[in-house]
Amino acid sequence: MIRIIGSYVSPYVRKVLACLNVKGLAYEIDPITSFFANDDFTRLSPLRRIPVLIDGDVTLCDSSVIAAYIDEAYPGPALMPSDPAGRARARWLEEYADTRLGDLFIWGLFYQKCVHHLVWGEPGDQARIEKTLTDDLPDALHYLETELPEAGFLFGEIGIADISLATFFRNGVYAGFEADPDRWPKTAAYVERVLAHPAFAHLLPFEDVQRSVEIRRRREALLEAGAPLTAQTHGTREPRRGIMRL
Ligand SMILES: N[C@@H](CCC(=O)N[C@@H](CS)C(=O)NCC(=O)O)C(=O)O
Repeated sequence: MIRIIGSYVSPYVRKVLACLNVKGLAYEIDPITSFFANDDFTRLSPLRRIPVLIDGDVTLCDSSVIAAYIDEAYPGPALMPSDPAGRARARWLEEYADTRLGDLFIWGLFYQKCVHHLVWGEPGDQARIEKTLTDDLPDALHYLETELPEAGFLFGEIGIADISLATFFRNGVYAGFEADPDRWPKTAAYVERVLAHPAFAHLLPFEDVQRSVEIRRRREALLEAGAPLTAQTHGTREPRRGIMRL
């Protein structure tokens, strides 16, 4: 059984779970955030980041590495296009999403508005939020508007590029941001389409529990909602700072 370590509300975890769902693969999940993870988690994830995948003897970090492994190791619908140019473009859009959209949606908005004060009891960086909303996110959305299709997905069926891009917009909503359909009509419609796909829609009830139930009751509430939780957790009660940025 494949095991995933990482919270349902992390965009990078959601990306991996959507890939597993597209492939029709069963998994178990330990839905923790990296700030509340124990020492053994550091052994599995040297950068102390989520997601982590464990599949028998294989332990992997980084959503892109994990998604590529899932695609190559298992049958089912391909996550990557088949031609070299399409594959290269899909990889670029995945990288753009992970790096740039990650920086804007997660570190510029979601972390500042939703996570920072919950974990550390300190206010988020208001100037950073404003710059993200006024300058940086509009620039990114102008770019996406030139890249995204009017209808359907980027390369036929839903794939890694669609999944990698759309996942960040759900955290955008959690932080109070949605792409304005008057300014970015293609992007707004595309994101709605991708997030409505069953691979994402199936995860929403678990995200709702993860966001609304206090940490002490969360595992129990997720089990009640039908989440396929692992028997063991790498979670702890005391938060600790990340080793990369925080
Ligand atoms: N490039 C990584 C990024 C993963 C990442 O930044 N995850 C966040 C959660 S959304 C995390 O664990 N942050 C903790 C930290 O950076 O200390 C991936 O694609 O998996």
